[in-house]
Amino acid sequence: MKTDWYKNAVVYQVYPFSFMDSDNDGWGDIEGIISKLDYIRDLGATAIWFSPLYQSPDYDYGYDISDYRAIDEKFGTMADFERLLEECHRRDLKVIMDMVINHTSTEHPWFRDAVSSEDSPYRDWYIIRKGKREGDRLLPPSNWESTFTGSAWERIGSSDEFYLHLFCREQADLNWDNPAVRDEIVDILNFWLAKGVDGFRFDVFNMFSKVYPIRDDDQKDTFQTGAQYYVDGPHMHEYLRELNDRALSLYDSYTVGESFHPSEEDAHAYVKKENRELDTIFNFAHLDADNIAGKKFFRKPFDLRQFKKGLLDPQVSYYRDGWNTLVLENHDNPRSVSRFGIDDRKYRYEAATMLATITYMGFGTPFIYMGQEAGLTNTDFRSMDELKDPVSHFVYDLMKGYGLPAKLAFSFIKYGARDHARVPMQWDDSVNGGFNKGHAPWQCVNPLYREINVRKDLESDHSVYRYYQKLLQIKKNNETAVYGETHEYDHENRRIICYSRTWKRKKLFVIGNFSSRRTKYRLPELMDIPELLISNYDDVKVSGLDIELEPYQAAVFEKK
Ligand code: TEU
Repeated sequence: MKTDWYKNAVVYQVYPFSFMDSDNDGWGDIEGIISKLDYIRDLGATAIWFSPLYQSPDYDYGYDISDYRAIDEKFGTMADFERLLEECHRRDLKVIMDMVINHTSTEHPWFRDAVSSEDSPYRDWYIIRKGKREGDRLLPPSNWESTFTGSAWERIGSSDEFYLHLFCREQADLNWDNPAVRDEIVDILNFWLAKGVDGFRFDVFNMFSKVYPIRDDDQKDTFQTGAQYYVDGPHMHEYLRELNDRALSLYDSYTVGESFHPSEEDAHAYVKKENRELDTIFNFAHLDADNIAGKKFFRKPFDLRQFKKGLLDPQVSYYRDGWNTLVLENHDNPRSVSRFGIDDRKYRYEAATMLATITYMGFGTPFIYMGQEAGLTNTDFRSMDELKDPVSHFVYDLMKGYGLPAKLAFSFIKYGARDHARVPMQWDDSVNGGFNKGHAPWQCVNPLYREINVRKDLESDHSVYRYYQKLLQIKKNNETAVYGETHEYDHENRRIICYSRTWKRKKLFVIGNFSSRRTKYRLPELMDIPELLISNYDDVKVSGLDIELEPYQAAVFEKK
């Protein structure tokens, strides 16, 4: 029987490489995670999403899986995982597994077999096509681009065939149109569900279904060349329903899909309850409000209206027949207090708590990325050597290839790098920020750990973590915060975000000053005699409907 437990859940994301290294080998591990479960529960989280823990050669740090039923030995053993699951459940924390099933590692036995001979039974598990001959040149089967730069096709040895990879060349796309592939995926999902996990996060799920026959993208006007043939493909809805019928709905599970630039219409269909596809998806449109055309390395001045639209539109459109998620950070994005035009030294506490308030008081299930709850900031990387994410290097090389000076290219990379989220957690001011006992971590630490760390935050009068605790209590227990309908005010305002949530006779007003300037604002008419539920400043200056907000001040009022 499916319940709707996810509706008042709060999900905390752990990126296992960088959370806690218990055996001091430089890699985070399961034992380390177990030692911090109380910290996660005490924050107010009710579920944990684990970025991939499976066996992987780590070309894309776990997002290239070589065995879907094995735990990677650097993290621990299957027995360790089972203990983790038990320890989570003992604390009433649900467990959400990452499922990277658009592609497998090229070291997966299926792929190895597939490319070993043309008669391999696994040949049709992947997308393998002959290249195009042009004179004595052999071109890829189509002009499709990989999300991670370059052609999406890689030649198989010296043959005239290529396989498709929409991400790294070590991540080969599966052929979802082959029923044997779907049978296997169903089996994998049931394997983990039977073990007791409570749900999944599907990696780039809306790329599962491709348009055949493979052809060139002549328009080239889509987000990336070829995208119109592999985003929201023709069988997407059918395949999701199949996974639901044959696996997800057999348990009290929850699934969130990570969408890649979906159309509005498809996005809505994925989460429509009656469609029986996914419970929720992630929408990231608001996180593009400080970059050019969704390209995260290219900075533009922060546009609050774009942010508001991205954050609030899905809340309105999924309200009647679906559910939503609320995201500020994850392992693919820089730290939220270090972007959106925020001075993360001067206003770290104020901005971190304002961002949390205006994001998580919306309609949807909150997702919190590890470290966000302590207001961790970006890292001042000194050179490309300090960046481990292959994408940072691909894009850097591409920029240099276009003739950009190295220094300028590096500054672009530093702006959008996923590495900011992947440096070790900053637990305290001991060596390596308390991530381990001194062994060089796989990814350099943020030197700021001496000043900015969890312990210091907890000891401070201005603790981001303690503010999160209070905010999440409201989010989980106040019915209006969970079920209320979102209505935005004053969309055009470039400094203030203001919206209400309405449920039965009650109303919440959420207001935030998204600027470093003191700002006067006239509250919506309806809001007479409200009660203040929470603010990140001790004092809230309201008189009648007039409010004066301090830099990055946020407040939530309730009208009964
Ligand atoms: O990410 C999908 C994705 O396309 C982006 O978030 C991507 O990371 C970004 O555009 C690059 O700058 C998912 C995972 O979250 C990511 O970590 C994986 O690398 C990717 O899929 C491939 O599995």
